[in-house]
Amino acid sequence: MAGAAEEIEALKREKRAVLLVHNYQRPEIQDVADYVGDSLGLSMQAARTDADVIIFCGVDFMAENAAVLNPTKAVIHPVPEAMCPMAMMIDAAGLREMKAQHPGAPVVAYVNTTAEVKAESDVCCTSSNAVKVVRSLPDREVIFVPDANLGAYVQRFVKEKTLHLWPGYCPTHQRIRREDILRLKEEHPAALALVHPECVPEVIDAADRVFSTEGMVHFIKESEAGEFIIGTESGLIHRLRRAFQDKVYYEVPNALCPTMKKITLEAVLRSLRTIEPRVVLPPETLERARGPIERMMAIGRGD
Ligand code: CIZ
Ligand code: SF4
Repeated sequence: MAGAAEEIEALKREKRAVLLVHNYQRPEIQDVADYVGDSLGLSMQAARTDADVIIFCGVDFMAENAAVLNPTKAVIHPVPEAMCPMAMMIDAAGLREMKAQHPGAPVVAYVNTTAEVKAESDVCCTSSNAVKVVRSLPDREVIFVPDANLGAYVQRFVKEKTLHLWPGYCPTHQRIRREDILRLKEEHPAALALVHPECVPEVIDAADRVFSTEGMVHFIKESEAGEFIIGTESGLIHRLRRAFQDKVYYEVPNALCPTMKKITLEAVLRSLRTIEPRVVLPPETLERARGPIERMMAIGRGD
């Protein structure tokens, strides 16, 4: 799309819009972003922006977070069908049933949940701070939803508590295979294998380090190593190549999230022209989801 980047810049100025873009988005969208990051960083940007309009390029729950945190702004999600399949594995009724089975246990909701599920929770977490959030609770029993892989990873560090896990997962990270990590390590013996905690436990065991996407960016920035196997959604590699050009990155097979890729540059352009489609949440859900998200942000990063 020739000239699209220029038109996007002009429209951003005209509409007083900010373009917030997740690490897993298409390269051409990352290239026109005002900020590229993970859901925690994007939430922080959304909460403090003084733009009138937030164009949110990520999946539905991330755009909802922005609407919850800054309800006076127009939050635009260019492709509303970009709905995270993991977030759709649990609904408010299901969570209420689980709460009834474990009375008194607080609920930690991974940020990859709908606002309706967050509204039924005590505190949210991201992959960056899941261990820190669970540790911050005084309770011995904790309900952790919806990612069972992330929950099992947290449980390794928080042995003094019992985590009750919802059987959800990320289809993209679930596809990352231990044998591919081991093969890449064999082919590139100098490379460090970094994987995401949404991966299955066998993949976690095969990795050198486990990080959220921002954790990976930070680690690579500080690391003396020059080669890395990137065990997360492949969009992150574009960000890494732009940020640290002198390092080498190896992609794991099948690590593409089709939902994240539903947002195209064309859709972003359309949204900037029309300031649609807007994220609209029932006022009660908006209010009830705010507390758990703000508690997570107060705890801050953990990796
Ligand atoms: O929290 C996020 O943005 C996700 C989905 C991944 C990560 O680890 O950053
Ligand atoms: Fe959802 Fe996984 Fe895609 Fe993230 S990578 S949006 S968790 S399906």
